[in-house]
Amino acid sequence: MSYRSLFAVACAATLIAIPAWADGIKIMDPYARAANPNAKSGAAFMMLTNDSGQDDRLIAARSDVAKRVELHTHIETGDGVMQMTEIEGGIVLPAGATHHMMRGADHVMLMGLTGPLEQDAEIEVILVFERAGEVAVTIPVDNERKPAKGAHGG
Ligand SMILES: [Cu+2]
Repeated sequence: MSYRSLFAVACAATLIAIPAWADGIKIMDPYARAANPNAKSGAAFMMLTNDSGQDDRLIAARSDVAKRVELHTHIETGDGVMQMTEIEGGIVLPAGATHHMMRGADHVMLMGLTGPLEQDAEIEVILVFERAGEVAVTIPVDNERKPAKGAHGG
């Protein structure tokens, strides 16, 4: 086998391998909300399941509805006060794992909303994964949604 045909085989194998993990990320029960109609920021929550068979990581997100989109989590500052902070290095999603992004925990922060998040409207958010690449998610706005049981709210 010549060098050229070996190269062709390697390329073909790579192409076949892509779909196996490209759509292996499942997103369930997404919703977005803002604290009030005049809020400058909002947040999106969802459940991520990695069915790709390979470890992945959510590294970024973006959306046209906000000037800046960050991956946030809440940390306790020590005196019982919860503070939001950007997640360094993104959200690790091991193969087979489910990660629940919820109120009082990890969330997609929408900073500098370009307009109010109207109840029942749908927004589009692009999630950027290290392996799976960009995954577009249509997220319904649900300002009336109560925090999940056990969540700290806010
Ligand atoms: Cu936040």
